[in-house]
Amino acid sequence: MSIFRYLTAGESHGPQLSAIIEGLPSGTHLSAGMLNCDLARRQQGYGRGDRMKIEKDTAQLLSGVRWGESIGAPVTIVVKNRDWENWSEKMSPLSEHRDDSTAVTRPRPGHADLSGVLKYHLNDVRNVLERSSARETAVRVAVGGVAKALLAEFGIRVGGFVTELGGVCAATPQEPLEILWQRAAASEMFCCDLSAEIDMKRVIDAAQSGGDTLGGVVEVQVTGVPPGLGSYVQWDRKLDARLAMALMSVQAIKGVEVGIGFEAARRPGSRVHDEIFYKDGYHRNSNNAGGIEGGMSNGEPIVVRAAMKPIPTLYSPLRSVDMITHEPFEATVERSDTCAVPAALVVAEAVVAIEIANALLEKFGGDSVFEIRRNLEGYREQIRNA
Ligand code: EPS
Repeated sequence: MSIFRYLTAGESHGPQLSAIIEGLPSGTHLSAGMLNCDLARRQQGYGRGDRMKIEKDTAQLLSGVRWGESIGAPVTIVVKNRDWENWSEKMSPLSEHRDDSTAVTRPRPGHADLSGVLKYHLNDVRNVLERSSARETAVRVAVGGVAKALLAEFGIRVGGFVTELGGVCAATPQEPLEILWQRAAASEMFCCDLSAEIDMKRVIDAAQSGGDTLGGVVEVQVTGVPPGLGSYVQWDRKLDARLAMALMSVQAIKGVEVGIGFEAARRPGSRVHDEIFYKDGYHRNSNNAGGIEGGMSNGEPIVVRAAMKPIPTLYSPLRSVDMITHEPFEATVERSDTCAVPAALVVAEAVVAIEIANALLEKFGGDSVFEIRRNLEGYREQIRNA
């Protein structure tokens, strides 16, 4: 069972997004400012729509933190929607504001719209799209920021970059991850390859003028992870399985790879498996496994990739059917982005951080940073001479 658990609530155009985190140990240094830098990163990236001009996402920490440190109690986080003031009647919880004439009835192919109204017996697609919107990822990024803060207490860092966008592939230079993270942070596409970045912007411009949208691939890495997080003994304890679930839970993600992923299926074993060496401890000269063998971390950096499909709202809409008349119509056009792949990187980092935090707490106990540090140091000592 998860130790670091969270739930989110809130609609895209409701008053706010909220999250409650259970299981954050005491003694984690935490401030809203630490969460706000990732919230600002999530709003960036070439190809975003007008909503990002309205919002300036910031987190409020409303419980579980005192004088800059967690106290072991549930943490409540709120991210306000600035756009709420434009929607307060349309999204009002009060019955006297009901106006069925504004109902959205032409579901967008690729979105949750059609299956959502069927499943929940609704007659307005808005009741689905408000919650299924990727706006929810704003508060998930804040939860991920809390997980990152916890991991930082133990020297574990999470970062990443965009590796592909709209069919443009970026090269990954052979440099330390920390350098690549810095390079990606300075790029408008969160990409380490400047010439690919130029091409990415070009394909976004072309998609935008054609009323189309683009997806891509993001890669997340985690450094400083001790070996032995997760387990091989049971299916739901495998670290790679849990990371895959976390990544697949992010809106618009359609595929996940660990290490070289699908490429491993094309190579012989001699060119896949990372040979084992020993010099003052075990180490590898390659990391095709992406830091996970047998469902457990192996001490190498964790490397995972997620593929994001193009956003389903197209300004040149696809064919759909009106849900009242069943006549063919073009899908509803909601304000949207041409491309949100850089934002998806920040969300992917967040959900990966949450899973690694969870696995860390399972292995090393969970009540205080002090206790976890003691357990982790003891374990590192124990395996040093193994
Ligand atoms: C998003 C907010 C949304 C969209 C986007 C992500 O704002 P609005 O719907 O008001 O334009 O820009 O959501 C989607 C593309 C989607 O399909 O759900 C955000 O905050 O990231």
